[in-house]
Amino acid sequence: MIEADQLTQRPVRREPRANPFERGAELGTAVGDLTAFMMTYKFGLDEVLTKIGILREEFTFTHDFNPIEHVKSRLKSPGSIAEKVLRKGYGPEPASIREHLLDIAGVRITCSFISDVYSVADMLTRQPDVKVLRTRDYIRHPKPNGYQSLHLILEIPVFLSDRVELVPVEVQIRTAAMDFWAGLEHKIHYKYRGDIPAGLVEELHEAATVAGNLDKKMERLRGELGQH
Ligand code: 0O2
Repeated sequence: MIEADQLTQRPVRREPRANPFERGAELGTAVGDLTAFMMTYKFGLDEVLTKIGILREEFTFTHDFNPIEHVKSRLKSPGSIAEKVLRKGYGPEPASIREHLLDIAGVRITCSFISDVYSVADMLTRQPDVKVLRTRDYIRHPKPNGYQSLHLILEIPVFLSDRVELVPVEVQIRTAAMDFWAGLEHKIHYKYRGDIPAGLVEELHEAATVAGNLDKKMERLRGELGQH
């Protein structure tokens, strides 16, 4: 379409606008692809949550204590997936995201005691349909900032109508004290956009040591109860 420029009265060439129905169809396809992509992660998450729920209930019925205090889960948002893909320099195509981002589905389990963290990890990883893709033990080897948690990447089969998908799910297991610390550190990290003042880094490290000592003391005191 050619129109006259209002100031110069010279003809202006404009590209024809995309047909709104075509743009709608393209958007519909993109949304459909994203939904299908996220769906299997949601099902993987559901499978792991069912396993954790069963363990939790079993303990409620048959024991006088429960190693699982709290369970939280989340699917990474498309925005966070894009941010991590860019930050890590991975290809943006779905196959690359599937291969490299193993924490799209994530569960966080909070326990009262360190020994419970390892018991819960054992109960999950010895199930025959669970494959352990990766273990990062930040409790035995805390991060330099003091972060402690046990991270497992579990691969779970999801039975769909026409195929079986093997879905990675990240399971973070830690004590309440480690979780308290990580929650605050995350907020501080976010506030300072990763550039935390040196004094605060030191204080956070000290707080992590205090939390670690509390965990050790609680574990010793628990020995008095003979709950293992
Ligand atoms: P969000 O919002 O929690 O999902 P990878 O590419 O997976 O090998 P990554 O992501 O560094 O590399 O793996 P790692 O070390 O196992 O950590 C993954 C997750 O652990 C993070 O997810 C955090 O949830 C948590 N985490 C790791 N280090 C720290 C830390 O120092 N402080 C706190 N508060 N949490 C930590 P995301 O993707 O960063 O974010």
